[in-house]
Amino acid sequence: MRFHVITLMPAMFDALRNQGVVGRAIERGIAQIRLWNPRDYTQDVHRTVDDRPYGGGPGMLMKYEPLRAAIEEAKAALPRAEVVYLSPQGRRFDQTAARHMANSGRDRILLAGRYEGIDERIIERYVDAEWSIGDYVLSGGELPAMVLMDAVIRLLPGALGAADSAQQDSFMDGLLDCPHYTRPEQIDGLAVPQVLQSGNHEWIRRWRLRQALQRTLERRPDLLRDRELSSEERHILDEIRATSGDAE
Ligand code: 9D3
Repeated sequence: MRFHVITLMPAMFDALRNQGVVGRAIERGIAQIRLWNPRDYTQDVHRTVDDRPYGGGPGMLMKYEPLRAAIEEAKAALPRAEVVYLSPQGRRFDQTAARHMANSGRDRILLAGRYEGIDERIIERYVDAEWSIGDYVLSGGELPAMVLMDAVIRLLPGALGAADSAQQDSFMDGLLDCPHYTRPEQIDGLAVPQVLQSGNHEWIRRWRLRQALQRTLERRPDLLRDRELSSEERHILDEIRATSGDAE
């Protein structure tokens, strides 16, 4: 799957491209990330990519012409790609959106804005979809573009090692994670729960599920409302609700 990113700050993408799961996926040919800098398509001596907003007000906008030139280059390289604008006005990007993108097989051109935003006519003419990564103010679309690519690329077949892939469609999907422990068995007076050392895989599975459900109920009850529950999960949740007030 190919991602071509329109950005004034290509160096920001070095870490994503060279490290970890995404770096390996690129080495394996599972994903490609290419960058197009609108500054390289300016015509004036100052290589101007921004300008003042019509109507006045604070801040600057990304100019139409250098953006158009960079987008046209990316579209020539990826003629069938969906053009995505990362923007605070977009739909909230979540795991469902990431899964859809990973399964779509479609290449994408990601437009990362700087300054106060871009000339609206770029959106009108080129943009197919607009995504936000959440309700907080960032200084540009580069981190959101990297968040999107990281979430999508790790879902592509072959991107993860065998252990992580096996976890991909876990029965605990859509719940918060259960607690995890590694060696040593005791440290600073803190012990690993006995059940995890019992060797009884059914007890361990049920303990993890109960922990996940308890944490989700306490911290993210919205997730439980959005998710189908099995009869086992409903039973455990009823037990948790019946005992709540005893512990914590
Ligand atoms: C404080 C500036 N805001 C005026 C009301 C507008 C604004 C312009 C540009 C706010 C943020 C940005 C830069 N952000 C993004 O390009 C961005 C973003 C984000 O800030 N939060 C969550 N998702 C995204 S996707 C792109």
